Amino acid sequence: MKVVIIIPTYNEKGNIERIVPITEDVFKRINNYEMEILVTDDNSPDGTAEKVIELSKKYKNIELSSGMRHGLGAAYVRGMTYAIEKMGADIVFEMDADLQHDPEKIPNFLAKIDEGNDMVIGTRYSEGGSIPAAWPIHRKIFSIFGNLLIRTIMMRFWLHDWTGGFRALKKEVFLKEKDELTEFKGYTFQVSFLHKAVRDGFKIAEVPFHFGERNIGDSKIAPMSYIANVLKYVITARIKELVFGKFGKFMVVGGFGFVINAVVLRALVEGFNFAPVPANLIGAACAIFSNFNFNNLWTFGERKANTVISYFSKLIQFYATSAFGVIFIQTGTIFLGDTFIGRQYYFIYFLVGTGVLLTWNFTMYSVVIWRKSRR
Ligand SMILES: Nc1nc2c(ncn2[C@@H]2O[C@H](COP(=O)(O)OP(=O)(O)OP(=O)(O)O)[C@@H](O)[C@H]2O)c(=O)[nH]1
Ligand SMILES: [Mg+2]
Repeated sequence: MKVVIIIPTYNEKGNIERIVPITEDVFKRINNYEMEILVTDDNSPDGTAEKVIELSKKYKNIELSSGMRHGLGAAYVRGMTYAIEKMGADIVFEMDADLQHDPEKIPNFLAKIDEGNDMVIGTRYSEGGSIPAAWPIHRKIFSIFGNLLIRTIMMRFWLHDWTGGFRALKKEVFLKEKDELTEFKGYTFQVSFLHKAVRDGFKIAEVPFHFGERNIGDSKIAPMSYIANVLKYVITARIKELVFGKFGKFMVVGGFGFVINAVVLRALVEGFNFAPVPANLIGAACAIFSNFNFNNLWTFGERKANTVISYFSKLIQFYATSAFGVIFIQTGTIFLGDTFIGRQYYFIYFLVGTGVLLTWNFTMYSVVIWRKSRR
């Protein structure tokens, strides 16, 4: 199996001549993988590329990919494509040139890959990891709270470091996400790549590491546009997931069920003099039938019932799990209001009860009926 460590560079001549020998030393201790280095340089005016060519005379496992400067994401997409297509990489690494990512950690990443993970994320924010103590306070705050904010918006708390660029991944992960990554040219690449990998169910592990300080060369990061772009990405990505994802579909189906429930309830109470409690039970039974079929075909379509038996067994489960909520939460609220406040407000009790019911239902459906089968 071949591993290619991709090092993106822009004006890193001083750093590349330091990091290559250190990385090569680490390679000597790895014997179950064939280890190579690829430097993706964007025609750095300081002569980084010439330095790489010089190094490649001493070390035979180094290649250079030169291109126009289109930002870090573009450099990685080009580098990963080159590593996989031209060098035959099975696994690629992302690693900064400025020694902020300690090459000594490479074996820890590979150990996680050996355990069966598809992608391994270096993390500065969990136990065993850190950011430089000497950083000015505002940079520390941005770094820590920025990541915390991203984790919160993404609602995936088990991943601690979304913005870091010390990673290892199997080629399958890159090949799957490649087409969606080309639009993220700058540092947003890191967040969007991780997000898409999680979304698609790749197995992801973390390796804590101490993020060192840059000693040579200039930082390429433009903090303000970086923060704005990352925030824009995470917020729009989450909204899309919510609106077009399961939750959005669930709301549409539930909304339709709600209308059915409300219409039947009102018709029976106003038109046929039913008491609100039995009228709601009938209305809810009709809504449940509609909800089940739409959820089965659409919201949870990829996990839908395929046979008559599984259809009926899911339908019964659905009625059983819904029954609790409908009888005790929704109709229970109507019953209490009807008994202790007065019948004239029955529709308000219905609205309140339905609100609480909704929360209960989504949890039950996704945890019990259409739960993901384990792979
Ligand atoms: N090829 C290429 N490499 C880039 C580009 N921008 C940044 N890099 C490289 O990406 C790595 C990370 O960039 P840094 O400037 O160190 O970003 P940072 O670590 O967040 O910031 P510092 O802590 O200030 O170093 C370095 O190896 C850079 O040379 C780019 O546009 N093209
Ligand atoms: Mg750096």
